[in-house]
This record gives sequence, structure tokens and C-alpha cells, in this order.
Amino acid sequence: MSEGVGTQELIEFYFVTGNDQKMEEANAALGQYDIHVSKLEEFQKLEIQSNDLEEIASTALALVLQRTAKPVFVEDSGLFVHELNGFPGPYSSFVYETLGVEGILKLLDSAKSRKAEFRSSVAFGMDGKAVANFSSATEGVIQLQGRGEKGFGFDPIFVPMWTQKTFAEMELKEKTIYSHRSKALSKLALWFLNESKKGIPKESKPQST
Ligand code: ITT
Repeated sequence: MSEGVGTQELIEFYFVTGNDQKMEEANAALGQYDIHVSKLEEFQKLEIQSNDLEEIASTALALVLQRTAKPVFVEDSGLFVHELNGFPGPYSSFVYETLGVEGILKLLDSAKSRKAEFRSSVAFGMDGKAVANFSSATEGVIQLQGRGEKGFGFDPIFVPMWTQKTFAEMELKEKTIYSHRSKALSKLALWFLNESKKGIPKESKPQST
């Protein structure tokens, strides 16, 4: 196992997702720690309905862990708009497919605040057992109109704090600096590299950070 960030040894994690852009982002985020990510093609992420991203990710992971001993993770994420009391949140995928970016812009037509945050929750397991969850968020502002062609989902309307660009105007490398997903995955990487030095706990209640 790796002795830490910057070592030459390549670690392989597996990601269960139907979203290829999430895959690319995961590789960019974990690549910083010499961790390579491959897709577990034969698996589908099954999503329960819940208001809690961590619960959605953990439940999806539990099903995957019944069928593989590989180091594997799933991620659940969403856009939480403050003025809409956190909507669409855990329903972001469905809302994106039905109302789209324009739907969110319409809902915010007369909103006083355009503050929002993207949240990400990563559930990681290995040897057939859930080991840990990592969550993160990125705050920002919903724009009046979409800008940019890159990324996916609500990227064209979201500008993270401390920047002027929407996620869709950023190269992958730049989105990796700010994104909720990248921050949650960095927590996973740092935890894993640290635990690897001690020996990963095999029997444990998944911990959350
Ligand atoms: P999985 O197969 O991994 O579930 P998914 O795209 O369906 O892929 P989620 O269920 O986590 O992922 O849905 C999150 C939705 O929230 C996603 O479809 C987007 O609409 C939105 N979203 C999450 N992260 C985003 C990001 O970084 N940029 C833009 N939109 C994002």
C-alpha cells in the first residue's frame, strides 16, 4: 500500500456510477493522491428515496458490497438552493431531467437570495464491508442565466464562492479545486493513505467525516 501522497505506487479504487463526468472528476480528484479510479461496469447504482445524501450513498454501497470485495465507492450529490429550502437537494438528478436548468432559474425569478450549495457524500468500502463516509459542500450563487459548455447538470448556473466563473466555464482541473465532489474525495484519499499506514480497520461501523 502507499506510504502517502506523492509515492509512485498506484492504488486502484472502483466507482459505481452511471455518470461518466463524475468518473472523470473522481479521477482528477483522486489522481492528486496517486489513486486511480476505474468504473465497475457490471454494477448499477441503486438509489433509495431519502432526504439524506449519506443514507442514499450508504444504501447503494451496501448492495454493491454484497457482490465485490474490491475497494469501491459510490457518491450521491445534489444542488441545495437556500431560497427553495434546499430544493432540489437529493432530488437533483430527477429535477434536472424534468425541469432542467431553466426550471431552477424560473423558480428563482423573484428570489431575494440566489445562494446555493452543492453537496457530495461518498460512501467507501472494501473487503465486502462499509468502511467510511465522507461529505463536503461548496457554496456559491445561482446565476441569472447559464454560461459555459463544460461539465454536466447544473454546472452552467453555479458560480462557487471566490470565483467569477460557472463550473461549466472551468476546465476539469479548475473545477477540481472548488468542487464538492473533489473535496469529499480528497477526504477519502487522505483518510485512506493515513489508515493504510496503520492497516485499514476491517471490522468497523462506517465512520462519517
Ligand atoms: P450516479 O449514477 O452516480 O448516481 P447521477 O448523475 O445520477 O450519477 P446523483 O444521483 O448523485 O448522480 O445526482 C446528482 C445530480 O445533482 C446530478 O444529476 C446533477 O444534476 C446534480 N449535480 C451533482 N453534482 C453536480 C455537479 O458537480 N455539477 C452539476 N450538477 C451536479
